[in-house]
Amino acid sequence: MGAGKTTAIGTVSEEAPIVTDVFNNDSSHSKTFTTVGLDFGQFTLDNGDRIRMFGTPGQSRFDFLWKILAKNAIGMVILADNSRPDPLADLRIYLEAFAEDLDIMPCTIGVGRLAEHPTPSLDDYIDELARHDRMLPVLEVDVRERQDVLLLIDTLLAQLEAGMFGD
Ligand SMILES: Nc1nc2c(ncn2[C@@H]2O[C@H](COP(=O)(O)OP(=O)(O)OP(=O)(O)O)[C@@H](O)[C@H]2O)c(=O)[nH]1
Ligand SMILES: [Mg+2]
Repeated sequence: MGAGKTTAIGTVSEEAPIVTDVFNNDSSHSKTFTTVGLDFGQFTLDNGDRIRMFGTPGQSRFDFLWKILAKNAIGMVILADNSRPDPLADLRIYLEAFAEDLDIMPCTIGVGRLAEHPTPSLDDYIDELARHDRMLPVLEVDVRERQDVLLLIDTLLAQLEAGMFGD
């Protein structure tokens, strides 16, 4: 929760993104608004293909939506917030919840707020992934920066183009 999913989609969406944020009354997190439905945004690649981005609500009480979204996705980005008490434990939740999906679709891990919170390091993330038998790209990102968000999507597309996942 609060890693920056809504922000990331808004940063690259060509049209005003559809957001379903409401006033946050989850006292475990100090943010003002939180997503209770889906985020949606889209943009067009140079070749004309359209990328549609769907953001999940971060709070685990909405985990029934995670499966629905993953079902028809061509790829997944997991955004980690390095200012959280135990970001690797957060990552584990998603690696386990999406284990079946991760077998059949590309995934990239974006790590935010790393500059202010250098621990765990990107290598620590890679080690954690290895413990789950996953070898995935791990990138430092600031979701407010368009180039960073585009790089996350590029790495998904590169995995698809490399034929790492059959279709
Ligand atoms: N200072 C700082 N702020 C950041 C950074 N990355 C994201 N943010 C801010 O963190 C907030 C993230 O909020 P959202 O985009 O609503 O996060 P979310 O993942 O959609 O949250 P939920 O829907 O509640 O799960 C925004 O205000 C961003 O501007 C960063 O690297 N540094
Ligand atoms: Mg959100």
